[in-house]
Amino acid sequence: MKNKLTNANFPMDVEGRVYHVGVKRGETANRIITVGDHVRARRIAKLLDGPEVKGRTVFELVSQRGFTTFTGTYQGVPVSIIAIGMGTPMVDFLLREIRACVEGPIAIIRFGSCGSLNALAGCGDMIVPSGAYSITRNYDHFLDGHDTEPAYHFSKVFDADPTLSRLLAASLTATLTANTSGCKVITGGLNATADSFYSTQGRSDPAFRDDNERLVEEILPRERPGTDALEMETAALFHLARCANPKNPVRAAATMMVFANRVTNEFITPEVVDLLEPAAGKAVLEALIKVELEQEHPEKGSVWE
Ligand code: R1P
Repeated sequence: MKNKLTNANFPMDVEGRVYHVGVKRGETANRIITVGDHVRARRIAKLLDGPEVKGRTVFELVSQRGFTTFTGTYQGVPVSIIAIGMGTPMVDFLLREIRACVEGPIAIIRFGSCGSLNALAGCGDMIVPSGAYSITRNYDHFLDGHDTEPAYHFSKVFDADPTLSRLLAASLTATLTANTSGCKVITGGLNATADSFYSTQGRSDPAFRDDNERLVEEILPRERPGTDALEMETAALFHLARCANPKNPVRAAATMMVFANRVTNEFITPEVVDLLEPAAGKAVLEALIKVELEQEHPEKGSVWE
């Protein structure tokens, strides 16, 4: 039997929980880090304040649809870390459902991994893009008689929040210089968000017709020069943040760890990931708590109280 909607404006169950992320009011903060991988989320959650700070414990919820939420405080400031899995539909679920559970402005940073299209952004470097666009597969191209249409569509660029991005780049530079050797922070370029790990990222797969042989090496640099990163979520985040009701703004920024360099075909090692993830996670938390959020409304009965 379907749960009755308790909120006329947004689908929630009888407890006031949103259907996919699974949280209710008071279980997520206005400041959010979103990642793909729940192991990464747990690593960052370990950096949150523990019992030594006012006896704090970190709230954790794994939803039936695979979203993992951690909420607590970092240096006394409420934050949530939410693992969403992969792809733009998950970003849509996340941002709309969290918006429905949080009063006031939201600051959100995606902390992901990516393939690098910039020979100078090597494995273990961090990219902070100034904007992101989507690359989507044009289904129609694959119908008989339509192959003169482009097989892939490039959206226009959606900007990152400049203040949050500046804080993020500064924090990453400071933290990574101190904790990891030789890791660079690359700023000012673009991020491409693909709707497939395979066809839309130019990977060849003889099992399917993809018509993507020239996509990454030739078409992408011509369509969107200055692209540093290729991943699967950020453009959806920047786009939806731009579409947020200005009375309740969403400030969004992103940083990606380079896991593969698509120019040099170099891959990151697990040892570097083990070193980089917690260090970069700390830097992301520090940027997130610094950004000013006008009219932040601490929820009564919140899990961090
Ligand atoms: C693909 O392997 C996944 O890794 C990247 C891509 O965007 C995609 O989600 O990001 P995450 O490491 O954050 O999941």
